[in-house]
Amino acid sequence: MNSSSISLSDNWKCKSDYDNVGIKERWYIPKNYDQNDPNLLNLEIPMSFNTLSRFEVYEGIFWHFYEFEINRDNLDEYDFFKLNFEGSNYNTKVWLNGFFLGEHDGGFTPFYFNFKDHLNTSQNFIAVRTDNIRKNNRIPSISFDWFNWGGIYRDVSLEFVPRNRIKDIIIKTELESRRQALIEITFNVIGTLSIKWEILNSQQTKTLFKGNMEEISREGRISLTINNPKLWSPNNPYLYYLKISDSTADEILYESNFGVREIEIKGTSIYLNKKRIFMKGVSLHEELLPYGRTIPYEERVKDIRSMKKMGFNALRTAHYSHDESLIDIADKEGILILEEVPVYWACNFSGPKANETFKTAAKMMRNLIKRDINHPSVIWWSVGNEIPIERPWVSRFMKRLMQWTRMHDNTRIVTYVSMKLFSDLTRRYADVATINFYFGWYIASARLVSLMLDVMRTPAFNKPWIYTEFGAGAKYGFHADWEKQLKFSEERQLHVLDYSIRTFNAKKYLAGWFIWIYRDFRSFLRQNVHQQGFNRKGIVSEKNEKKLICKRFPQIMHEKRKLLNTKVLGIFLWIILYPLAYILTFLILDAGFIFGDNVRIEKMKKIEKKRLLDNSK
Ligand code: GCB
Repeated sequence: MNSSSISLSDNWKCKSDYDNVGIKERWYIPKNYDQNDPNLLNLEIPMSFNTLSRFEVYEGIFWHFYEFEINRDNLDEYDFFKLNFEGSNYNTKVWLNGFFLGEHDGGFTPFYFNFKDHLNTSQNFIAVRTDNIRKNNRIPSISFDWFNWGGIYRDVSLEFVPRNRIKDIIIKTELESRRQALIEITFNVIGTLSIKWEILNSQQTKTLFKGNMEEISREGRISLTINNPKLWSPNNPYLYYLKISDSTADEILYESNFGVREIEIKGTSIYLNKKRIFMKGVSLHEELLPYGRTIPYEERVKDIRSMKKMGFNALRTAHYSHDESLIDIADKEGILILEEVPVYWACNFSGPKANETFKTAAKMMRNLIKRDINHPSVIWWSVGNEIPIERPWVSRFMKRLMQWTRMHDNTRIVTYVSMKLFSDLTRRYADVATINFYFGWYIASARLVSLMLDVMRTPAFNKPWIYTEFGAGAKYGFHADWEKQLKFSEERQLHVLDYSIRTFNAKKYLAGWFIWIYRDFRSFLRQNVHQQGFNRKGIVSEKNEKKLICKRFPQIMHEKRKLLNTKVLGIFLWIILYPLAYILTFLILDAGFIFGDNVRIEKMKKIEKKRLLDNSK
């Protein structure tokens, strides 16, 4: 008997709960549920509720109801049942047949509820209450530069868990050399099983290795050495296929593709399969209109193919994990993935509740690692982005989170993304040093990039550096004379990106760069005449129209500028600038991050609401 699952997708009924009365009125009790309630909407799940008219800017409580029948009378043969959610934003409370199964905090990672009783062989009723209200103690907290899509926006399924099974399968690969790979597969055994396993070629037409394990319990381990392995890389994303079966019942217990590849750091370089790799990357938010976050598989394939065609070899799934289907596509198409949890800007890092924030962040990281540990494309875990890192308690928080992450996976790069030019000393504890800074857009000119990199590098000299964000806004179709460098013109964006990329390509200690961002995305914070509710730094518009800069790909990927050697000057400038930068950021620059900006968000939301209303007239 194998674990099997049913997808719960069609025929959900939903309604909003503006006044938060649902719990008090016990909407989760089957007898209180009225199918004919005129306020109920018929919906398919997954879905971002902000894609519905009247809910475009809604941030609040939303209920989802689902009735289903189970046509099996052998329910007590299963160990227990699992209600799986791949992603739902932000707090999710769940009831089955009126019984509270539990709640989950966090908008981007999978979670589940185990239960043994309460499932009927006949009629069942699930009630799910989601709430995506911005709050101080959430991750992210109140202020963030993306759209707060709400609801159950990834798949939901019901899983029947058998008594004898395997779980927590981890596939690790390591290279002795490019001609010899070690593969170690570990898993936990629940109950007692006799197992047979097979590794096949990528088309699954030829068995390459196989073995048996009689009567095993508790732990399983398969170790083998492959000579002349086909290595996974962006240029050749070769996938092997692993199948583990119960040999007595001849049932598949686990099957998955996996890649043989190794990621290492030596000095200022990153190596993939013993060869130095330079990442030419781009970031992406999980958003495509009109789908919100629930992007169809084919659209995700199109995105990745388009990125690859432009010459990118890496993608940062900012600022949170995207649906696992994207990671599957990355494995198959060949693009390196940098994953992150949304510890972003002003989270609750201090005070009595800080430990709670840490626990939530740690859980997000653990769930993400658990989901993606066997994906060869994923090479990095970032524990946060642009936090006020100079503050000792924030620095401690991030160091602890990095340690926790390494404890769960010591085969990938662990880091966080910093926006601090001179005042971040915590970088020394990360595997790779990072910088987000928009020379030529928010401040100064792209011409400063080279020197500034030499300055900021001083306290983390022996690390690889990655320029994790740079960019410029451009409204698709808005052109202006090249010389004028007008803000939001496609020409201005072209200039900033072109100049920066050619500089980065020439910097020896850089291990890569990431353009912010692939596609324009919605954000309340962006309301000027060119933005109209969108962050416009995309190299393609929200409708996937290519902006001028796209004409420079892929040629620009190999172009380098001639640079002056400013290494010694850089060190000297850092020594002078550090104390000043530290005081300045501590006292002034971080103020917005520390105190949050509730008022600003509310104001921006009103502007967005009014604009949407005017547009619909
Ligand atoms: C950043 C943030 C990113 C913003 C971006 C911007 O540094 O990491 O979330 O969207 O800047 O456009 O300003």
